[in-house]
Amino acid sequence: MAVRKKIKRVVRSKVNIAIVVSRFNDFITKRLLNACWVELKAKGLTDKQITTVWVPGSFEIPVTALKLAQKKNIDVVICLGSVIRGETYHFEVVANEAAHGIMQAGLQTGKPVIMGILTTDTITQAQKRAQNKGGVNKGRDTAVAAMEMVALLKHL
Ligand code: INI
Repeated sequence: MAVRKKIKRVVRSKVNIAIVVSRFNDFITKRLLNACWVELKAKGLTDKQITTVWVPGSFEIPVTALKLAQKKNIDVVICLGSVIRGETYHFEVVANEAAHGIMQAGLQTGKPVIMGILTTDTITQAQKRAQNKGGVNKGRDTAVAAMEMVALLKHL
């Protein structure tokens, strides 16, 4: 069966999605969240199927994603953040550890944990990847990836 048909079947069977989103750089992450939410709704999910959890920064995303992915009633976790390079090594630490932790959360639970943390050199680069009104938005892409991965892992 084509993945697209499987996705429709999965939606009908009530997929539950958790979104973990960082407050740090929320002028970017709010846009990622909005596009993600709009795409999930367009795919037929109801508000009740989507749980949104805010955390202080991207560094706090992995432990939260792990805890959510461990819940029986959660099928997939989407992680949204924006790490923007500053003058110090802090950028690398936060970006690398967040990505590593997200991968660990997926591997430890066997559930899809989707990586939607922008890691950019500048604010402008982040804004270009988090556009409103139908422009490029990586938050939307995470919703597409989440639904595809739920369908895929359920049928493997
Ligand atoms: N958190 C981010 O999500 N993005 C950043 O760009 C960032 N910078 O640059 O510092 C950032 N730092 C906070 C970090 O994620 C933690 O919340 C903090 O270190 C407390 O653990």
